[in-house]
Amino acid sequence: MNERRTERTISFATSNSHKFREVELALRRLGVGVKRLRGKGLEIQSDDTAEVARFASADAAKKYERPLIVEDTGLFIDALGGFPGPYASFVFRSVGSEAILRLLGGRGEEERRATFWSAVAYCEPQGVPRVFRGSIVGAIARRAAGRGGFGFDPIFIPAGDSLTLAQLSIDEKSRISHRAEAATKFGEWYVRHS
Ligand code: ITT
Repeated sequence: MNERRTERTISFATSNSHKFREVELALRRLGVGVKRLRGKGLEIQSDDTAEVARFASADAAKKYERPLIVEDTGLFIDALGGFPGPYASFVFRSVGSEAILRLLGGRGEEERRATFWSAVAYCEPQGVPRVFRGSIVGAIARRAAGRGGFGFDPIFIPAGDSLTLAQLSIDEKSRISHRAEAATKFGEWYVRHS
């Protein structure tokens, strides 16, 4: 898709610079510029990333007194009953990717299936949040590979691919990722409604 001139902007509240860059690249393709707010909204505990993003966006929009987006991601591994799901951040910080590889042990391809789910929530101060979802299906690699990206990128191989997300450039990841899909859905709506 051709890049369009940036005509609109939106604030994105996130503590994560990788997320910011991916969303910035995805929205730039729709002509939407992104301004970073380094704090984020309050994160509730829920099995559903959309609920987490919904609540956080309403909280952040009140705090920053402006319309904004927040994004929440979960990694759901089929053979582990959806673990770590929305607790991916805590699991990554506490035991990291290696623990996931150990948990899966020598399981075969079918049993390594996993999905990243992303929810981008838009909210105006005093408004009702609107949520856009995206996903990417793939498999947990047998070993970590690649230096790009962040979090579980070195152990996630998108379906139909042979490289991990960490082996892709950020430009490539920002075209195919769960977050890119959710951000693009938001951007298409935003362009129509702002
Ligand atoms: P926010 O400030 O935006 O909330 P965060 O890093 O806390 O940033 P999340 O809770 O949404 O974000 O992300 C949970 C964790 O899941 C994150 O710390 C990574 O370890 C992992 N993760 C999220 N998105 C990922 C991606 O695109 N690739 C690999 N791992 C990802």
